[in-house]
Amino acid sequence: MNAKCYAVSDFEHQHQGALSFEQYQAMYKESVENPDAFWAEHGKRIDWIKPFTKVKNTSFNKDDLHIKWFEDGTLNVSANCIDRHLAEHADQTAIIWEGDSPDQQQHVSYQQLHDEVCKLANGLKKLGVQKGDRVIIYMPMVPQAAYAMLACARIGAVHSVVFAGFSPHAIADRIIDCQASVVITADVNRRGGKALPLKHNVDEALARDDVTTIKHCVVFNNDDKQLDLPSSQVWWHELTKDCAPVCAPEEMNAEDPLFILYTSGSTGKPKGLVHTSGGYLVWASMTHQKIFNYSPGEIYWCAADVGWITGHTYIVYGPLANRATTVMFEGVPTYPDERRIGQIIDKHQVSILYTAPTAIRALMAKGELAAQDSTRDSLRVLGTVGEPINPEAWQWYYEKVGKTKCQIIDTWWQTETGGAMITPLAGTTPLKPGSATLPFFSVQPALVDSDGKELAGEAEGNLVLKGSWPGQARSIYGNHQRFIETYFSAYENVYFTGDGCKRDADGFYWITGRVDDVLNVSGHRLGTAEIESSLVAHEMIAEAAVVGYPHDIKGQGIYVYVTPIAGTEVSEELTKSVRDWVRKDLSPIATPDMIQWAPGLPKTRSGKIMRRILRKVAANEYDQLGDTSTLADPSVVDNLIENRLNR
Ligand code: 6R9
Repeated sequence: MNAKCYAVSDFEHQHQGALSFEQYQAMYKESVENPDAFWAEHGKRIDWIKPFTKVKNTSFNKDDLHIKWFEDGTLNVSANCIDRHLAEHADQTAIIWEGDSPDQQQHVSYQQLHDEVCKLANGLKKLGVQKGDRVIIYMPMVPQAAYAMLACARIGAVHSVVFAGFSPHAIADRIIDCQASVVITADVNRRGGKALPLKHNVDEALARDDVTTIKHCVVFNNDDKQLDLPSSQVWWHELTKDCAPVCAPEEMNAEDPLFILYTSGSTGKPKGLVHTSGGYLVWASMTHQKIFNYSPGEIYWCAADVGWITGHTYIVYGPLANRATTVMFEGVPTYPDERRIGQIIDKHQVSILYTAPTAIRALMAKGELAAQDSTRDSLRVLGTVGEPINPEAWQWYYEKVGKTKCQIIDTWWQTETGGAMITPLAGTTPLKPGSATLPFFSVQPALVDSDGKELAGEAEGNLVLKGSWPGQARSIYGNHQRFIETYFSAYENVYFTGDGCKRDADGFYWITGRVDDVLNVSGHRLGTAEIESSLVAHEMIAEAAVVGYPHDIKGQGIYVYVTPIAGTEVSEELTKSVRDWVRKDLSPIATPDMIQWAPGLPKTRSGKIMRRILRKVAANEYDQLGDTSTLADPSVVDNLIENRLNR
């Protein structure tokens, strides 16, 4: 932890208007000691229809949990992201869309964004969508994905974006869980030079007997050709053809839900986290502006997918609320080849790039190629999110991508937190490679041991957060009890993040990764329980256990132990069928990297699988198994070691 520390002055790019470190410290102190006054002031950064008079009303006590911010204020999120910029900046580009193919691009002005959003909002109204109704958005990375989100926000419908890589099964589960009445999708998804069918996943989900709530399916035509649609579905362009490009924004209460986003937990099915309107937007816009020291008009590119929280907060809501020009990229970083990211930066003169360590490592693995054929001189700030960034990847990002001129902004946060929480501020915070540095305003990190005792000073423990912040999720849709149990019951009066963390002598935070049964594969969250339940649904599998192991590019790889049904002959075809099964059942992201057949799993005498042992074998650290005295059958472990795959 005695890493090199970079002062702000070590970077060539200075940041006009950035806070000094002393100003940050003073503001941080104020935000913690006097949150009401602090957020009364900063809550004004967005436009309210009826201004709030109450600011903070929160308690993390599990018997009296409540989280309300700006609770008597009203607003409309889409009006904040669009209408308020029109008077003076209607012609400014809101979205630069870069297609999968390098010769496709589109500039969408704030006026055009307004018109498209209003037309779709009117179209949705025509379909009977009302305030509070749930709408599933299953879209490629095209501007229409953002239009769909903002159209829902405009009329007060609650969107739930489902990542376009997810399976029919995952779509169906989400529709059922939130009882959605409309799905918005597209015919195809373009990635890496291929047009992949997308809508057929929705068709498969809708064909299921238990999917009963969907009344309409709107299809965006993203292909050169047009399929025949069944009569139960409508083309986006047909639906909006006669719709007016004006639609009065619905007046929403600050605490009305804006969206539901599903994410994996350590147990059970994915949880639908509910984010509300006022606090979320204040947090999205304030973090986006302060962290990147953003000024309107700068070209900003967050290379995430709108299907993840990063895409919600830092492609759509935060940037648009701040009158940014936000880049949306349809394709993949390696198509046509590894030079693409640099080429996009030069082509659009991107000042701020925000991406994930897994993407950085993938480029790094290609050596110099990624840096060829582009100057990247427009870059001012480089951001990272999604998983811990190893110091080697940090250095490579800093030296090769940013040519040692740009600060690396490592932002730690979660779907649940709504926006960045532990993060440097560009032009303000000194940096140490691999550390997310210091907390944002009102974020109060603490480290606790497994008994919940708070650890002082330099320490390592479980990361919890004391006190609320405006952007935090308010509930799990349809299961508030699970929300309380998951986040507020492990330790008293604090929010439990599920992450482990170290604090160094300077008070800097270093996230060490999940301490629960959640994997982080290429920055995507996956619950081991979800993968296990998919595996045991395979007809030849009796039992399964899933663990993560260190993977050079993905951060963590998926290692699967499976016990076949008695009498099953294990073969390469069977292994392949298991791999394909999970891929299709859940998502390509969840595809197992290694599948080890095991006649038995290591269990305690009470029948609990000892994952600690499975993790060690998967990491090829089988000589460090620790205490195995509670194993019911020690011979099981010898077999596991003998047949281990990661050598
Ligand atoms: C935004 C997002 C959340 C989990 C989180 C942690 C990991 C995210 C990180 C990081 C270390 C960072 N994580 N950012 N770990 N350094 N800068 O990724 O949300 O998909 O919900 O994942 O990702 O483990 O708990 P989400």
